[in-house]
Amino acid sequence: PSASGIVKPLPPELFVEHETNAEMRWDAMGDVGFHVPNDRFFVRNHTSTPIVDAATWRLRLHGTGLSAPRSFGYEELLAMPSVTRDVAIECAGNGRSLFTTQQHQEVAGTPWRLGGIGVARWRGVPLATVLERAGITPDAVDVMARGLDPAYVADGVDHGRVRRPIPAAKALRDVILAYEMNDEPLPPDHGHPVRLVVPGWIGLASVKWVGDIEVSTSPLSSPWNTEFYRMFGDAYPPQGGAPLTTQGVRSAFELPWNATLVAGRPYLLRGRSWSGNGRIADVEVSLDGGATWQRAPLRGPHVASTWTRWQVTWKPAETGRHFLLARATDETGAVQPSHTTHNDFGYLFDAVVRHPVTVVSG
Ligand code: MTE
Ligand code: MO
Repeated sequence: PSASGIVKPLPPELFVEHETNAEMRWDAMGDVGFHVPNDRFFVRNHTSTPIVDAATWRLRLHGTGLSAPRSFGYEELLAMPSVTRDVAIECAGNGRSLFTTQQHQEVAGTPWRLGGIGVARWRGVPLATVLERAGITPDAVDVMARGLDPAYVADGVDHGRVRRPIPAAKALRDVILAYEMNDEPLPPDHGHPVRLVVPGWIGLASVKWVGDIEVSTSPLSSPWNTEFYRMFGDAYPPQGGAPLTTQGVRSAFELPWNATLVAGRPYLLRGRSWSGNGRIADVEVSLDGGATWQRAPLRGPHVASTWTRWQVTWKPAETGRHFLLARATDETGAVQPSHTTHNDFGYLFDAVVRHPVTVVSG
């Protein structure tokens, strides 16, 4: 593994490394189709990628919410009826650095630009299937998966292994215990042998390298739903807002930050928009810093819990610095705002991004 504890190579033209994490570069997305290939997918690790041997690995299910606690091996999971689904995984902190660069606010945490997201085709067993085989009881309220990666220690505090409860209703609805990513066995960095894939929810819910799952008839908690991954700050109660669940609406251009364009030349500007709450309904683009807007035609697959690609053409006339803006609306009617309310950890930045470009004479 590299110094970051990530196993796969991270070429600097494709990734920006942030300590234990690596985000993909949007300016390198031009040749990436709907699915992000495994070697291009962002990695968000609290500590480092563990190497887990699928042959000896077992998934242990335990807790008061099960009438038949039991464990499963890798081959047993592979033999169960599977589902395959395209789902985006996105970090709750994606876009965090924009609180600072665009809103001039201080936030703590990994300074992601917009590359803490990717869409892949996941195959695995519905979490509901294994929960039912372990006899999940009707009064179960929370389901908490725990990773096999090293314990997370920050500022001298040992928080234990990454774990975070999700409501039983969500766990039974559409969560996948995934063992394949884009038709290959899960790579080590993305959770080999098995991870959760929780559609629409913050990436943290999609626990990697799952070793055990606790199912409880009373609410469960961990530092990841008490101290982290809820809103703290002036606009929120002292104990924080509710634990974060779904992602908001966001958009990005597949262009370098501060791209240089030549006046008088036609450009095809491409981008993608996504939402944790359903399909993208509409994308508008402004090429003049927000003064006028045009609808961007959508292209390719258009499904919930993924992203939708769009494109506009532009022949810049005037030289100088310009801002390109994209504003998406999802099927619930949620529109990207012009400003995101500040929170101390910089979660869920969903404001319209002002993407700077410089136009030079030809
Ligand atoms: N699972 C474990 N066990 N440990 C982790 O550090 N990081 C979470 C989640 N699952 C994490 C984890 C976070 S915060 C995100 S955003 C996603 O994994 C990132 O998934 P990826 O690395 O496959 O892109
Ligand atoms: Mo995350």
